[in-house]
Amino acid sequence: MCDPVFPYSKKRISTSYHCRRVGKLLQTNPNERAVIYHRGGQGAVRDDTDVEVDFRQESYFFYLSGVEHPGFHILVDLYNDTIYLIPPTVPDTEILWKGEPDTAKELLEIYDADKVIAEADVPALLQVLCPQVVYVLDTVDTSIIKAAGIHECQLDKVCLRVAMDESRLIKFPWEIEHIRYAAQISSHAHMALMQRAQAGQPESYCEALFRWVCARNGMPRQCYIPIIASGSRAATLHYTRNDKTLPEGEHAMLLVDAGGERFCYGSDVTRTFPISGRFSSEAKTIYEIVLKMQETILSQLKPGAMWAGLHNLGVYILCQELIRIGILVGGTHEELLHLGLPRAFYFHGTGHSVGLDVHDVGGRTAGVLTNSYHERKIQSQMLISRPLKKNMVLTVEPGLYFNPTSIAMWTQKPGYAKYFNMDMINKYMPVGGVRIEDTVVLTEDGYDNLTIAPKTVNDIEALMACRAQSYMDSMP
Ligand SMILES: [Mn+2]
Repeated sequence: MCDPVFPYSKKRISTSYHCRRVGKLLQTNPNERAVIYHRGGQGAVRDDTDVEVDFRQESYFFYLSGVEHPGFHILVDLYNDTIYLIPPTVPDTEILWKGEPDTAKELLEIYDADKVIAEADVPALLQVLCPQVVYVLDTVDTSIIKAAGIHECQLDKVCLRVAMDESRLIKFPWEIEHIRYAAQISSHAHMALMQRAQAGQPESYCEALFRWVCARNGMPRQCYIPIIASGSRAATLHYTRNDKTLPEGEHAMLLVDAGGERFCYGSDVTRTFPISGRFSSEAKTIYEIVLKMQETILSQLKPGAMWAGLHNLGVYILCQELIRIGILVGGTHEELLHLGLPRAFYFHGTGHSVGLDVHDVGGRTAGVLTNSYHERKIQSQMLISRPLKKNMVLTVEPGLYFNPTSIAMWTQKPGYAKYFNMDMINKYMPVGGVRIEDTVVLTEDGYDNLTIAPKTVNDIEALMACRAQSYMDSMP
């Protein structure tokens, strides 16, 4: 089957294709006057002040509209195939503070909508469209359409989320290109840290440098709070305080899990490297186990593969390796695997969908594709529970952690202590933890790695050997 050809668009993002695909997935009766209504995020202020909080668009709204600013609405007339963008009503007093809003003409040049109408004209529009059903998210504020005469019984609050999740799971070419850009610039930011991180620096310095590399390349916003976990903190999965100092020590590692965001499209990349620039023997052993897990999973990654199977493959290798280096003892590989013991050192999933959110929607077993209009049902499962498909964007992120809380939980279980060799665990404990995470896109017969930061021991050490002295290092 040929790939669909999408005409070149001058719009920043061809969101009309997103609207149409969602409309198609809703499987509306062609004779039914159906519309989608959605409202974007609204600006907020800090508690009890007039200080604005940084605004980030709600992802479903961005998917339909491409608008990054607060206060907008969208109405997609599925019956007549027309997209209406509705900007917020801006009082003159606000213009004094915030400047002139974009005109309707300007909005149509930037965004992929057919018409722009004022909030005040929504009642008149809805009278003309006279929709029999209005698809909305169950969480959306519908006050403006209710004030315009839409009754609760006309609202369908179930199907839109299912259709949007399904649509967002498989990326359009322009979505992949934005994610590719985000992942590549993020890779450069990771490389900048490899070249500049040093013992004695605050973790916050590394965070600032990561954000700076992203921002100077058009990504002022991060997809999530960067995780800058040095030393023992590398064993904490979502350590985001970033308020300690990079430690000295031959085994000390820095785990950086961070990705910039471009037009709300994110990336998710983790690199772990020795703060000294050279892997200790223990650090190298742990690192190469994680790399072997990742490379093996990647070698099997293609359309048709089941995500759970790939995760189990990673755990299988981990179990083998933990036995090899003497950490797990007292049983055969099968027995130790069956007891779930590798989970003491690897307590998260192997990956997730990435898109407008770092842990993106989709990957749920949605009913839209398989069930008839009247039999739709939602079965939410965060992990992808069906064969992988081309143009899904995923992370592959195995890890191995020496987390004292996790190890204590497992060794304190009655009868379990005998499987753990504490001498060997203590030997590797100073390594903290290792995670290697790439953002990849599924292709026809494999995958395309959107992440370009080095990850072999040799490549990381080679890059770190030419530590850069930039003008930033002399800045206050
Ligand atoms: Mn991730």
